[in-house]
Amino acid sequence: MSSVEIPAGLKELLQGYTVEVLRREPSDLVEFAVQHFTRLLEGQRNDPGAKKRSAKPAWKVTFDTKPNKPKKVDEEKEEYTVKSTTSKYIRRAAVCAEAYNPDDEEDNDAEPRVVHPKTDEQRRRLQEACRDILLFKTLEQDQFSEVLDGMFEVLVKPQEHIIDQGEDGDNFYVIEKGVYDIFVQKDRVSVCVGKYDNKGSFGELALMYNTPRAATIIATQEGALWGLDRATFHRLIVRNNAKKRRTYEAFIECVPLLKSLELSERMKIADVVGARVFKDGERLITQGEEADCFYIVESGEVKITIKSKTKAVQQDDTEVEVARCSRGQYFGELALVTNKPRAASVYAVGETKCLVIDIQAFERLLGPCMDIMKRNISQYEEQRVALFGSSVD
Ligand code: 1OR
Ligand code: 1OR
Repeated sequence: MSSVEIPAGLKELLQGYTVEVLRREPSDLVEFAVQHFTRLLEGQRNDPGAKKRSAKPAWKVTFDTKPNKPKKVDEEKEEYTVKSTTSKYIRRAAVCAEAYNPDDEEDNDAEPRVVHPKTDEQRRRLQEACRDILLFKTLEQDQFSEVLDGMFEVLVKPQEHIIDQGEDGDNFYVIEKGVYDIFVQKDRVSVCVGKYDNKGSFGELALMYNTPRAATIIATQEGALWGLDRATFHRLIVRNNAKKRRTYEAFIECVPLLKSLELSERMKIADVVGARVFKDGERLITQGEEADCFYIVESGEVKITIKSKTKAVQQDDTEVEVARCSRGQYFGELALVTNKPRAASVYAVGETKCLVIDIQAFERLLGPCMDIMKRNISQYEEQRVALFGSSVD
C-alpha cells in the first residue's frame, strides 16, 4: 500500500472546526462548516500570519505563545477535556506560565504591521471606545495609532463566551457596548466575580504573561467589541511595559500603601496602570457616582470635598473640603471596597498627574493592601463624626 502524506495543518484545521462544533452545537454541520471556514479564510486574507495558526473563528485564532521561537515539546500537546461546569469540550491551554520580563521581548519591529481597514464611522466609534483604556494611556501617539489600525470589530450575541478560563490567549478586547459577566472557577464551581458594563477592556493577562486565560467572560446581551491580535498586542503593549516598569518602578516602590507587596506584585501594578494628567480645578471623581477605578497621586495635589447639610453651613449641597492628597497618597478606594457610590468629590489643585488602576486590577492586585485601606477607612468615619457630627448625607 502506498503511504499517504497528511498535509501540514490539516489536523489543526479539523480540530478547530470540531472544537467550534462542540462549543456552539450548530443544527446544520455543513452550513456551520461553510461559515467557519469562510471566516477563517477572511481572517487569513486580513492577517497573512494567521495561516500558520490553528482553525478557530477568524477573530479567535490561536497564536503561538512565542512567535518565531521553537516550541517546547509540551507546548505542542493538545488535549480535549470536559469542562465540569458547562459540559462542553474545550481545548486545554497549551501555554506555560514563564517568569515574565518585558525586557526579554524580542525586537519585533520586523513583524508585518496588521491593518484592518475601517470606515470613518467605525474609526470614530473605535476611538470613543478606546478613549479611557488605561493600557493605552502610556503609549506614544504613533503607537496608539498603530493599535487602532490593528483592531477589528467583533459583534457578539447574548450568552456568547468571549473568553474561556484555561484556554490560551488569542486577542485582547476593548468594549464598545454590552454587559459582560466575569466568571472565575473556585473549587470547580464557576463564580461570577464581577462584570463589565459598557466600558473597559479585558483579555490582557494571558497575552502579557503567557498564561492560560484567568477568567471566563460571557456576554449577557448583544454587544460590540474591538479585538487586538496577540502579535500586535505584544509588539505594542507588552514592549511598552518594559518602559513603564522602568518609569514607575522607583515611584511605586515609595508609595506607602504598596510597601507590603512583593516586588513582582508591584511590577504587575506598573504593567496595568494608566497615567492621567488633570488640569487645575478639573474634577476627577464626583460624589454619588458609580466607581470604576482607583488613583495614586504621582505629582501635584488633589482636594477632597463632601457635600454636606451641616448646621454650621446651613445650606444644602455645599461642598466642604475635608482632605488633600499629594505625591504617593491614594484615593478612590472607598467606593471599590464598600461597593457603594463615591463618598466624596475630588478636584485637581494645579496640574496633577495620577496613576489609575481599574476596579478589576484593583481587586486582583491590591488584596494584600486591603487591611491598610480598611484601617484608614475606619478613620474616615471618625473624622466624619468630628467634622459634621452625624448629619452628613
Ligand atoms: P485573561 O487574558 O486572563 C480573562 O482572560 C480576562 O478576564 C483577564 O485576562 C482579565 O482581563 C479579566 N482575575 C483575573 N482576570 C480577570 C479578573 C480577575 N477580572 C477580570 N479579568 N478577578 C476578578 C476581579 C473583579 C480576580 C478573581 C479572583
Ligand atoms: P471614594 O471611592 O468614595 C472619593 O471616592 C474618595 O475620597 C474616597 O473614596 C476616599 O478615597 C477619599 N470621607 C470619604 N472619602 C474620603 C475622605 C473622607 N477623605 C478622603 N476620601 N473623610 C475625610 C477624612 C479626613 C471623612 C469626611 C467627612
